[in-house]
Amino acid sequence: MSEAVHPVPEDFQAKIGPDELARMREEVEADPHRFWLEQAKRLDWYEFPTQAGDWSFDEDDFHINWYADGRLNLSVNCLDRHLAKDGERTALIFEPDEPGEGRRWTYRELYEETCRFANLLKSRGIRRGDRVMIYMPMIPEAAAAMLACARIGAIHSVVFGGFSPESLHGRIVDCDACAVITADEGVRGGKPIPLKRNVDTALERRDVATVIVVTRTGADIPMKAGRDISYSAVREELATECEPEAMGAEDPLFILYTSGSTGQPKGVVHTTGGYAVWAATTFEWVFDYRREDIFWCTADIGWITGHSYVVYGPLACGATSVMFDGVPNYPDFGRFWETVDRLGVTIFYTAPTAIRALMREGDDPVKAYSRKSIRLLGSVGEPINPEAWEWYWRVVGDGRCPVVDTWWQTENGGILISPFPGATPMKPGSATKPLPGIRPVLVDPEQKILEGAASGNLCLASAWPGLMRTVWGDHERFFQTYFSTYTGLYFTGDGCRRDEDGYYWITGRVDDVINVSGHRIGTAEVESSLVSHPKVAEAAVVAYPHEIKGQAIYAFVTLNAGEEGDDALRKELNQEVRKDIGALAAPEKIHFTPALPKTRSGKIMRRILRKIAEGETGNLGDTSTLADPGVVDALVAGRQ
Ligand code: 6R9
Repeated sequence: MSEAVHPVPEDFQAKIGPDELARMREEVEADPHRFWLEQAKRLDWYEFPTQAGDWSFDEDDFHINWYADGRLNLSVNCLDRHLAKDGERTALIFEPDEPGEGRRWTYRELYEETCRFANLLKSRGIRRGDRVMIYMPMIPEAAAAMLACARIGAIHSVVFGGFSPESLHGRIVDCDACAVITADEGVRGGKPIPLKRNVDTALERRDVATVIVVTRTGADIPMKAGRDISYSAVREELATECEPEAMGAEDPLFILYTSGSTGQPKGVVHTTGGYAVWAATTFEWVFDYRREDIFWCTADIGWITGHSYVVYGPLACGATSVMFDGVPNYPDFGRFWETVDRLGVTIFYTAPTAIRALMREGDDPVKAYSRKSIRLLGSVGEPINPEAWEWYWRVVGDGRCPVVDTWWQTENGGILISPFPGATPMKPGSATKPLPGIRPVLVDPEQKILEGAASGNLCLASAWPGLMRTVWGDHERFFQTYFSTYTGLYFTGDGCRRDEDGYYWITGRVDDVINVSGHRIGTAEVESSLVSHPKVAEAAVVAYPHEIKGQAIYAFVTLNAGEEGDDALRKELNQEVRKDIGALAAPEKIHFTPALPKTRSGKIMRRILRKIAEGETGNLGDTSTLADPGVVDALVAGRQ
């Protein structure tokens, strides 16, 4: 075996060591029902469930339920139950864009702020089951807004602040939202982000009854009478107690939109009980959580990682969680480590794209800080290349902190494949092994399940509490997207290799999803944006490897007859995508071509486009099925 193996450090074995992990695996095999009910005891329930999982992935009996007869409220689990003993303990440390200007909220303060928000929502007639959009910076009020929805049973849908007004509009329409919670502006890397202005634009064609605006920068913004409410103007009058709703475990908690291979983003629905159990359980398992920890997950709450490991997982466990509203290179490339030292961060969880960007700046900005408080490092969002893993481990962690490479998806609610820092020897670049109760299988295109060391498409053979329950408004699409490709299995969309030690190596998406800096982007969305430009006839978008972003977007565009492709048009097309989706989806490269390579039946041969984008032009494979093989030469010549 060629890869390096990093052994498990002694001092991590106290909580879940190799023996304990083996015992857990045996337990879940022998009696899953008991094992999963046992995990549910981490939470406080009004009525403890008698049922754990009740599910079938088969088409004629398709259903997924967890803890169905249990009743609970997640805000109570994240707040109320900690008050008696830990009311004065820090729940959130807000670390804004400008270092050192942060503030801390105790569990009591977060509780009171949540109740205020909840009362404000109620006073606007918002009730259990209503949809509320959250379009906010990473400020503690954003966590309070999420928890307030959970408290009254409203379903929140957080939209990342980097998405355009058009994207926000699409999501508001899709889930028929009645309110938006936002801030006047955000600030990132020293630059303002016009959140409220974006909301106004998004609401031009489809309004909502209520917009709540939290003051972040104090910018002068227009307010629409009767609709817009300044939170700071009404805050003092709002009561700091609010009776929580007793929710059924299967009541929806939130909708989070994510890109897939076809069409517009899907509203991934997570329900209350199973999601909460999974977020809390995986937080404790994977991060070896201890009471004295200061936990920093750098993800934005606009992504699932922020939901599960900035807000719900840590708070359900009574932890202290850092909310970071900045970027890794502002004011300089030492920002993460300066902040780690200042706040005493013990667990640090970030994305490979950030690690690679910092690695490129060399060791000095890291070594300028002690980082001695850190004891555990984590990675999430995309495959981490072994070089970046080794750098993270050796330079950031001084070779003394385990690195947990955690594989999972928006749809999964929480981590599925990851080392236990006290029990799993690490191989750089491998997410290692499934958590107890998770059953990954590798499948070939003929539906054959592969045994032993093999490469194939990654599926999951059984359900776990945090699995999504439906696509909002389209249950059929839920089944079709995830359960129809391989009979009886959940298909992840990822390719994967399993080595002779049973370690999993995720190789990336095998569908038409591009992972740019850990953000999922559907090729279909970018293509539909490009073709909406009047000069564009056709577009095909593929990924190519990018040193920092992991993958970047390469767009092949054919223009209408008589149109000329030049840099000015490239700029316009870029603007179009920024307007329709957001800056994160803007193509890195735009390649104007007279034609796209198609089969005789008219299918675009993306395989060839990928090779050209990757620069593998000497090895295009079989091009004999092309309707016009001459197209390829023109494409190769025009490579960007
Ligand atoms: C949590 C999150 C999911 C996709 C997933 C995969 C990629 C995430 C990874 C990883 C390799 C890891 N991915 N973590 N690939 N190793 N540790 O990122 O959710 O935004 O839905 O993305 O990200 O391709 O399918 P999401």
